[in-house]
Amino acid sequence: MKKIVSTGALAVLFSFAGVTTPALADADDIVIDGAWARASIGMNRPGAAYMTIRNTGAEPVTLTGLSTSLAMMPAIHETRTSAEGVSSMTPTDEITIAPGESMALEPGGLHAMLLQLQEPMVEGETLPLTLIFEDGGEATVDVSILGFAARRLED
Ligand SMILES: [Cu+2]
Repeated sequence: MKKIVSTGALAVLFSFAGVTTPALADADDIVIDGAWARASIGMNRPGAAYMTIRNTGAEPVTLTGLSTSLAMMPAIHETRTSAEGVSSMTPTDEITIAPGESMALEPGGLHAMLLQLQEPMVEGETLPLTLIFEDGGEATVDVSILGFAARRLED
């Protein structure tokens, strides 16, 4: 199990005071499973992180951004492969996850691109990645850094 840290404390504070804050409560409904990344070779090439994001709440949630101390420009990307077998990546501004649904970030599809690495991604270490949602809620996950050739998180 990966540790999930969210801004839930703030929402709890507000609900304790009797004020409903549906906006910020959304991130509490997010469960992130199996976050992993490949070790980087130095810092010249960008890294990528993968995970499953689950919306356990009753409202849709929209992921709009990423933040990490490890990379200057983290971004949501999608890899598409054409009928001719040519792969290309395009930035994706937002991902909306319906209630009860999950979204997989995986090699060959959506991924968290870590552009402009500030330090190498070292196998066996973890990197903190914060997911930022449209309503201002955030969820931070520790991403396990696997070997250079990893294709998926080991069970
Ligand atoms: Cu990418």
